[in-house]
Amino acid sequence: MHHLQLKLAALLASAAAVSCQNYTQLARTLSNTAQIYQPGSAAFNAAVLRWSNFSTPVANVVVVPGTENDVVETVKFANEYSLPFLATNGVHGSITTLGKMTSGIEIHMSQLNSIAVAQDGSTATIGGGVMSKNLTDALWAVGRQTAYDHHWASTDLETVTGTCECVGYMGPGLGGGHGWLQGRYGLVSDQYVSLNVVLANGSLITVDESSELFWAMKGAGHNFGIVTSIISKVYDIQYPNYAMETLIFSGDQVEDVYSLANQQWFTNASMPVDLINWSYWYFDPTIDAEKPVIAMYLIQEGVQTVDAAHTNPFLQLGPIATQNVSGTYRDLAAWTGISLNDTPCQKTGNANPRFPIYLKSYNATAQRQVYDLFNQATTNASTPFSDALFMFEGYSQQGVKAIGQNATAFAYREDNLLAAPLLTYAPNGPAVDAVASELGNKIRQILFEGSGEISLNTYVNYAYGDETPVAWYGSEQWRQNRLSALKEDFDPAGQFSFYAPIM
Ligand SMILES: Cc1cc2nc3c(=O)[nH]c(=O)nc-3n(C[C@H](O)[C@H](O)[C@H](O)COP(=O)(O)OP(=O)(O)OC[C@H]3O[C@@H](n4cnc5c(N)ncnc54)[C@H](O)[C@@H]3O)c2cc1C
Ligand SMILES: *[C@@H]1O[C@H](CO)[C@@H](O)[C@H](O)[C@H]1NC(C)=O
Ligand SMILES: *[C@@H]1O[C@H](CO)[C@@H](O)[C@H](O)[C@H]1NC(C)=O
Ligand SMILES: *[C@@H]1O[C@H](CO)[C@@H](O)[C@H](O)[C@H]1NC(C)=O
Ligand SMILES: *[C@@H]1O[C@H](CO)[C@@H](O)[C@H](O)[C@H]1NC(C)=O
Ligand SMILES: *[C@@H]1O[C@H](CO)[C@@H](O)[C@H](O)[C@H]1NC(C)=O
Ligand SMILES: *[C@@H]1O[C@H](CO)[C@@H](O)[C@H](O)[C@H]1NC(C)=O
Ligand SMILES: *[C@@H]1O[C@H](CO)[C@@H](O)[C@H](O)[C@H]1NC(C)=O
Ligand SMILES: *[C@@H]1O[C@H](CO)[C@@H](O)[C@H](O)[C@H]1NC(C)=O
Ligand SMILES: *[C@@H]1O[C@H](CO)[C@@H](O)[C@H](O)[C@H]1NC(C)=O
Ligand SMILES: *[C@H]1O[C@H](CO)[C@@H](O)[C@H](O)[C@H]1NC(C)=O
Repeated sequence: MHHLQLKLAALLASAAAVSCQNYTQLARTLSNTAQIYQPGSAAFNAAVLRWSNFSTPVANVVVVPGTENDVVETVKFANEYSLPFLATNGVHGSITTLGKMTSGIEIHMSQLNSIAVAQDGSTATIGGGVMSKNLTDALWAVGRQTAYDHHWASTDLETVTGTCECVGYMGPGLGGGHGWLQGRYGLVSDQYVSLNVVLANGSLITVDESSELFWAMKGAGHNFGIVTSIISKVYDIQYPNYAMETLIFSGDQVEDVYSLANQQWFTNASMPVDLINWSYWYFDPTIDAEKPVIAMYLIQEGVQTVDAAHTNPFLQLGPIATQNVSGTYRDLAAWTGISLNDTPCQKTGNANPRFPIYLKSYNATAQRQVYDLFNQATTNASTPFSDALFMFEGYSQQGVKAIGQNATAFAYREDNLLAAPLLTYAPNGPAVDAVASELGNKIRQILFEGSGEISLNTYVNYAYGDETPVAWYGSEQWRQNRLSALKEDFDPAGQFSFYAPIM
């Protein structure tokens, strides 16, 4: 009887239109710094603009909470009217499942941007709307800022964040979170001490190692709640200085380059802890008018120039061009083209799908096969994909592997490389979307077949959207069971199922 009444109430509520008066009523429950943006306003338009203009979520109203409790009130309001809702922050999420949100409330986290370092300098409390660069900058200024009136923090601090300056701090971590410092400390989410989370029913709870949800928040967190703030471990800066050597190779050398990379880092030994090694493929007719180049970034911490032991074997392959830079940790984003000023931080109106796969090592044969496809796709006359970028990210892994394989919902600690073509294109109807999807999946399938793995491992935060929960969260049955059981307990109606849903 009671159940039936509840159901009936929900049905009636969803049938009733939500009026301006109702939002006025919501506004009364919010703090005085909260904002509500209605469609048609410039603020609304700015808030809903996204990095990838493909399969985007649609909102009828944007709420910008001023306090953690404002998130609670907004979720309760949404529930009262049976409205879908979605937290947004850095707006770099691009998985196609986001497009399943076709109406409702966008909860824009940008005002929850406080950062407070604990007295002992070992943790920081970080708002759920903080951006990566803001956190790094704040921690790097702690020593200088507080030296006058505190004696506890005489040194600057650091922690693991995503690498791109304009991406949210929480978004990456909830899916695991890769960053420059993961070789030292582990993933972004491995630093979590506790999280304040607003659940689907509007309850605000603190999740820490005593909660069953803690495991799930570290890899599958987007499925369970809105994080209003978090306590993370932070560290005294160990190696402020970095150097990078860029080696540009011709596409003719794809087998040589990746065979050598395997020999150096994945056959005999693992990546040295102080080395990060990325490569990008892209078509730049000013360097090679015919085909995409291979740009290898060799990044080393704590040095003025990258050790010759690392660079010499690659120099002997005869790169087309090389360049050396030195500076600090905070220069890395600009060196690798992901700082605030670079294209990945602009909203260009392009669709930006990626097709990620984790790998243990390179397969030179498969690298050649995908290079040839990528070459055709970027250089064909009238191709929409001439600006595509193929990324191979090889972070050091010691900190990631030091943590138990089963310890968190992030399932892929054993993999060493994250490969993903980013098929940037101007949206032009479903036909080109289909070509992108087919091409991206074809490339990924080749890498998968060359890997000898039996199931597809993908990074949920780069995922295209047509993968399965098995690919996002791990093929072991116990992982799927554990996540499904938690989802059933904490989000039975699937209100947090717009981003790589568990079910
Ligand atoms: C250029 C670029 C660089 C990237 N670099 C990295 C990198 O270095 N390391 C890495 O691991 N990943 C990286 N990513 C992937 C990144 O992890 C995802 O794109 C992530 O979803 C972005 O989070 P956001 O806040 O910017 O995006 P949004 O689209 O705002 O959010 C993404 C998802 O996270 C949820 N979310 C955001 N904030 C909260 C919160 N406080 N509580 C609960 N849910 C929340 C949203 O609801 C949404 O489902 C990169 C992506 C791009 C496009
Ligand atoms: C929503 O607003 C309308 C008036 O526009 C009002 O009649 C209705 O009662 C409000 N709903 C709730 C649940 O307060
Ligand atoms: C975050 O960083 C950006 C860019 O550096 C800056 O404009 C903004 O004021 C910062 N926000 C906060 C809250 O510090
Ligand atoms: C790795 O092993 C191969 C073959 O065993 C050898 O030729 C190569 O020199 C080794 N590389 C390093 C860096 O030790
Ligand atoms: C970069 O430094 C290496 C030594 O580490 C040197 O061999 C190479 O010539 C330098 N390249 C440039 C462009 O300066
Ligand atoms: C997004 O793409 C559509 C076409 O699918 C286009 O009409 C729209 O202008 C684009 N949005 C932006 C912000 O460029
Ligand atoms: C590029 O062009 C070639 C030949 O013109 C064609 O075979 C191929 O399918 C095209 N590839 C892509 C990805 O468009
Ligand atoms: C992870 O858990 C599974 C299932 O319980 C178990 O078989 C496996 O040995 C565990 N692995 C590690 C490294 O603990
Ligand atoms: C590399 O990929 C090719 C093509 O898929 C495959 O035939 C080969 O077995 C792979 N090599 C290894 C060592 O896995
Ligand atoms: C909200 O959901 C949580 C998790 O299922 C539950 O423990 C809690 O009692 C619920 N709160 C309310 C007010 O229903
Ligand atoms: C280092 O490892 C990466 C993995 O991302 C690989 O692409 C590259 O070939 C290696 N490069 C150098 C210069 O060591």
